[in-house]
Amino acid sequence: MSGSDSPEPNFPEAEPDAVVVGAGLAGLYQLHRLRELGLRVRVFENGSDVGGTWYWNRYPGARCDVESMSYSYSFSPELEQEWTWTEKYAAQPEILRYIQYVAERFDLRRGITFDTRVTEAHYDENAHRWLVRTDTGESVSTRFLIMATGCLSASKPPELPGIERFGGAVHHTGRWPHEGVDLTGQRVGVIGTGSSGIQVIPELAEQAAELTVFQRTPNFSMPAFNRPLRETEITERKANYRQWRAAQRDSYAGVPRQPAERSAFEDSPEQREETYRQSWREGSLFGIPGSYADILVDPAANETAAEFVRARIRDKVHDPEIAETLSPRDFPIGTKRPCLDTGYYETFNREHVRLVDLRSTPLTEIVETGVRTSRREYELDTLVFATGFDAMTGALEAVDVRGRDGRTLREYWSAGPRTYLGLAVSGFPNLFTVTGPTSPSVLSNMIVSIEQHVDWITDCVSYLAANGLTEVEATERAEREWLNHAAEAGNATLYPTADSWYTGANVPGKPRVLLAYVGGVAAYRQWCEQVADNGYSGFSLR
Ligand code: N01
Repeated sequence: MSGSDSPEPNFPEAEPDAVVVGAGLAGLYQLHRLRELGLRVRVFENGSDVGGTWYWNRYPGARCDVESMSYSYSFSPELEQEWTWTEKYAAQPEILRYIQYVAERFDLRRGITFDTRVTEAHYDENAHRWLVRTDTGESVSTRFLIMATGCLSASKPPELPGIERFGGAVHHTGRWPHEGVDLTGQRVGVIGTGSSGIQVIPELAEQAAELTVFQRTPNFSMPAFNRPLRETEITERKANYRQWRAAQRDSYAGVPRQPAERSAFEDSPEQREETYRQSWREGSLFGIPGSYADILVDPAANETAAEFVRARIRDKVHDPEIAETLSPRDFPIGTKRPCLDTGYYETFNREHVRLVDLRSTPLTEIVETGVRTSRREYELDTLVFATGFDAMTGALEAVDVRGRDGRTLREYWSAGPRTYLGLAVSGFPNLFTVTGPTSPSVLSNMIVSIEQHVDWITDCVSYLAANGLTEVEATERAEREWLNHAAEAGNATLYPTADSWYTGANVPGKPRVLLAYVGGVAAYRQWCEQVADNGYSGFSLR
């Protein structure tokens, strides 16, 4: 490992100490931290600029579902004071501007090679280094390989017959054209009603002459009650940011919130209704599912919350049949990522918006002029796919990663991802995964989890250097024990019962495994800290 005052030369380094894949929120912070250690770092980014998720997801209505003053880096108190968010929930352009500001502020672009996809990473056991190759033909040898590839970055194509025949325009929300799309006067079809669909649909309805929403599974959505931030709340948060950040780290989901302790059945139906009403008014992802302690573990308790939300859908949607079609009935609330919306259900009261229930009239094929279901054909000028992602593992497995004995990550994960703490993989020395599978990641405020992982990885790299070591590798045993613990924790909840991207069920053929750790960020952080304090227990250090 080399240390110097000027950590990165101005020419591309072929033998850096670390390669970071991805320049989103995770990759940027990782670059910053490793530079502080004096390491020479190369970052490869497929996009033309920083931002990751927020670089690609530019569809109209794209907005974060965690409040802006919580969904921001905590590592720099100066940054916290300099940056002022304008809305309760920031929209994509504002978040992207923030990330660009961070890249400028900490001089990060200099370390990043843009428009470059990492295609392979093979471990050389003799040299104890990773050989990394890119789609631009570059080869780089590095000691540490850090995958900051994002949890929701590999778009999932809809597996629909005839898709290539469609004669109109096709857009995926996760790859929305940078120049925008003018849909004025068009007949637009949307497939997908997850968070992306629920955000984009009201916006498309504003532009399109006719909007047809093809829904396979309805989702639970809560109103965001988004609004401009008040001067006083900004001032107050800025004055207390340090305490707020500590509370974030000490919380279950990276958002400070008093955990519910009561069962839903300790309250009378009237009290419950009032509790749910209060939670609803919060305009937060965590409100309704967090109303009682047993909502995510007891189906009967869950049903009381689910029915409250269905009743709100009936309040909003004028046509009772459409309201029923929009009402989820086949999974517990909270076990698929709930959505936050602005005017989603109300959109279905508009004359030019039509809902097609693919459960009762399945989509049979895409034809040149539009979409055909078992009942009829819908003529369309533009098709929008809001069909989601090959979450958690898709971006990692997209790279040909080979560890010891040439074993590929894809083979090793063929029955589901195997990791220790979601941070490291046995047989793949010096490889780290930021917010990898079986860490809290997507069940938490992502930035809180990103910072925790990056700090942990940085400390580990620093520990190796301080102790004259070159290799760190999770043991198979520690990995197995961690996975058993994560599965046990997951099985005590209702999460595994839902067909969702949390369980890999949205991608045909993907092993069904709960991909995130349900133990919460505070407990998980303690676990990771203990591992480090014990000299990296569960890891072999050489
Ligand atoms: O993806 P999804 P997303 N035929 O997988 C449907 C984060 N996020 O991009 O449920 C027909 O949730 C699919 O139907 P079904 C957030 O964590 C956050 O919306 O499989 N339909 C489903 O309706 C979120 O959870 C924000 O039956 C098909 C939809 O497509 C995650 O990203 C904003 C189909 C996919 O929903 C993913 O959200 C956006 C097919 N062949 C995203 N294939 C915020 O911060 C798929 N579908 C607010």
